[in-house]
Amino acid sequence: MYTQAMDTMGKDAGDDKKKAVRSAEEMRLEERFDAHIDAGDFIEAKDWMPEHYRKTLVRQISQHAHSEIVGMLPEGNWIGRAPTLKRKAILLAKVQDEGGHGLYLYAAAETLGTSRDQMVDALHSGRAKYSSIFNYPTLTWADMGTIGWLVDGAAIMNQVPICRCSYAPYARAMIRICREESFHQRQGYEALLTMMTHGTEAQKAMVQDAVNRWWWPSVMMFGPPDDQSPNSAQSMRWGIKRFSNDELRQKFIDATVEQARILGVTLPDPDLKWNEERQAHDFGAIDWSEFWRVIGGDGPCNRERLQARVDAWEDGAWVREAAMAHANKQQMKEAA
Ligand code: BYC
Repeated sequence: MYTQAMDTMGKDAGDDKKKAVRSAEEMRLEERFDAHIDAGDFIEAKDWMPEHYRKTLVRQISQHAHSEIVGMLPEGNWIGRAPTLKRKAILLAKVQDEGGHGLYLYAAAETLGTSRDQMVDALHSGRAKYSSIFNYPTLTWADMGTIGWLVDGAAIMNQVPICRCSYAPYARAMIRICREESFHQRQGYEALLTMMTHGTEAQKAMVQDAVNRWWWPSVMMFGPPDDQSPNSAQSMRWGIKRFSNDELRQKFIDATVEQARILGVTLPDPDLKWNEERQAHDFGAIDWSEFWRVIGGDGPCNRERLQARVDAWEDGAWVREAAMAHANKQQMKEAA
């Protein structure tokens, strides 16, 4: 599972040959595209773009969409067990927002000429990735607050710069997504703060345990270190990524340390300390073997998450068929 990139990212046979016989017209288009990128202009769906730029965007945006949809599962697991009506309403709204984010992102990827069916099939067949973070289990109610605080916190750090991504439909989708994500982060932090300030000793211990389990997977969300990130250099050149994986990881850690102090929890890293010279926190070694194992399909919940998506797709077939039948009927009525 997930050991390959999406088909749409596959290197087309004869790519190199095609490059060699690029026409003068193509070269002119590419020069104009590069000039737009260098000037910081946005690229729209109708504009000419190099095939590799298109494929990189389809890969990233569709994986991002899959992450939102799969990301609904660990939290959905707690909707029926929320401790109060208020917390249940908040969690329901958050999970619903994530469904919406998935839809904006699938729509943004569709503008690049790939169909929703192709993307869903890549997810269900295990060819497409989704964020490593959603392959961990949600064991207690404190996991809901911790996902909001750390996972959505990491997501915002990564996603705010994508609001300035060179591909305009993706950038536009991200503006709304980031506004909603910032509420997701705040509701998580507030839920944890309530438990830490008014909770019992057992509830406080539950928060600390959740933070201990989610810290390292959240730090890994930013992707492999820069020197092991095959896509970063080109994506940064094209203005798809504005900061490197390591830069964003550092920003996230620096922002989170103070929030942890206010919350009254410790972060499970004995090497975490302020470095005056770097004006940033030093942190301990990340277990990259765990990251590669999880994105390779062998995390604690990979199989369960994928099966849940496939089952939902199959169980929902009758809804899609009924919606199509209704749309056809409406069309026929209008035509008549
Ligand atoms: N998990 O060259 P690299 C959310 C893959 S949703 C899995 O650095 P890139 C939320 C990477 O795809 C959060 N795979 O890649 C939702 C590549 O493999 P392929 C999702 C990962 O693309 C619900 C390989 O490793 N956010 O926040 O330059 C509830 C090498 O990596 C991961 C987004 O999708 C990972 N963590 O950079 C709550 C944001 N990291 O594709 C919250 C948009 C790396 O070559 N995406 N890989 O086979 C991005 O910003 C970038 O795609 C990444 C990776 C920073 C994730």
